Amino acid sequence: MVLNTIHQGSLDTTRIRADFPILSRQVKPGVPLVYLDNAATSQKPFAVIEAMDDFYRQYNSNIHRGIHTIAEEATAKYEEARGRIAEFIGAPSPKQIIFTRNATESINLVAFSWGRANLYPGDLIILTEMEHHSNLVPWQILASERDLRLEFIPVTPDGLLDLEVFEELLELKPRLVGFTHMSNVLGTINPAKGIIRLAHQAGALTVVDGAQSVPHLPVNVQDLDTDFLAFSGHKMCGPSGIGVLYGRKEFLESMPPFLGGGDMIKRVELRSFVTNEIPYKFEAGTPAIAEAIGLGSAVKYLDSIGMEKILNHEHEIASYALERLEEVPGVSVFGPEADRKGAIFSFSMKGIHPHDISQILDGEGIAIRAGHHCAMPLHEKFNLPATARASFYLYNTREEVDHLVKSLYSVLEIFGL
Ligand code: C6P
Repeated sequence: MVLNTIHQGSLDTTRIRADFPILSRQVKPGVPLVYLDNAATSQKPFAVIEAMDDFYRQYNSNIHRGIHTIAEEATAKYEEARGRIAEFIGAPSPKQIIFTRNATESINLVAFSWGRANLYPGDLIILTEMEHHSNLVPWQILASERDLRLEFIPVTPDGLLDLEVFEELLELKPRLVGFTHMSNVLGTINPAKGIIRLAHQAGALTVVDGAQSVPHLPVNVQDLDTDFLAFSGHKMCGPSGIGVLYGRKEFLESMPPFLGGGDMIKRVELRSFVTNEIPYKFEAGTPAIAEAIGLGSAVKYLDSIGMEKILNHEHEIASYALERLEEVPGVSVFGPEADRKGAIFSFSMKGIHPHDISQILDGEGIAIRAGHHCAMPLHEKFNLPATARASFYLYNTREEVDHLVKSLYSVLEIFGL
């Protein structure tokens, strides 16, 4: 199998693969890495690795504090990254881009700050049954503290949100609607714009979990008209340890701080403080500077390829993968048809535990994830303790789909099925 010489539809995957050093490694001698665990985290191109390396070699310093040359360079690069990320998601201003550690922290920030300041006993939050734990647990914590009600948009057997039930739930006048733009288990791309419009008409605020959508499709917060959007750098070619919360300006300005400390204040006295302006109000302490710069570089890289092209490429891969996976005896793929989803495939094989599938595929150099993918309620809904999951990105090829399918036949053989 020659993975590095394939031209793939609208994307030149040969060129793209050459940008990612890890993709040319062998897992063991003669066994190239086939990385299909992109929903967990993506690989990093040279551009990102080099931007972070350059920070540490050339201008490592703290930001917003020193007035020496390299501190000013570091501050400028950190803020340049913020500006690029704002443009990438169509935010009206870089001030609306808050750097956090990850999507999880971004959602917790909204729950902790906006939620505690604005929600009262009996208030209703609507979530969905397909949420990652990161968009469930923060609201559960808040609900138990504040005596709030939680309701859930059900998932249909074919892996879509039941929007009729959503419209019924809206009659209960929720204060907040939180949902994932793309499911990390089913791959379902939810109709975010419509959900947000309906939520707003009912008087609710919206929190979109963009952890799986922002890396894979064009997302524009003004077009979506969402109040908040959360995502992680590490799933979009950037480093781990950096995430983003986008928020509507008037909400961010009126929300109380999340964490207290340096940089989030204008003035401090022994018994009181005055908060800084946004975004700094929400960035207490020395932030992940190299990581923010790395994420800025990742966004530049993705932009240079084009999110529309990435989406098309993944759609091609998703259609092909779905067709090929369904031909393997005993394989059940969960989620909607290819044109309603991204390139994420959770599946089971009759009589074989997902961990065994993953282990056997690993022997073939194929990295997938097995487990509940931090979405236990969704797995329970489908009566599954766990699934195997293959997830693709801009550098994956049809040949890798073929390799996956061939290896699944080997799994059947090993189990004598
Ligand atoms: N899902 C997966 O393998 P963090 O961990 O904060 O970067 O991202 C959390 C998160 C939130 N929402 C969705 C839809 C996600 O998929 C994830 C991360 C990974 O599916 C790791 S559990």
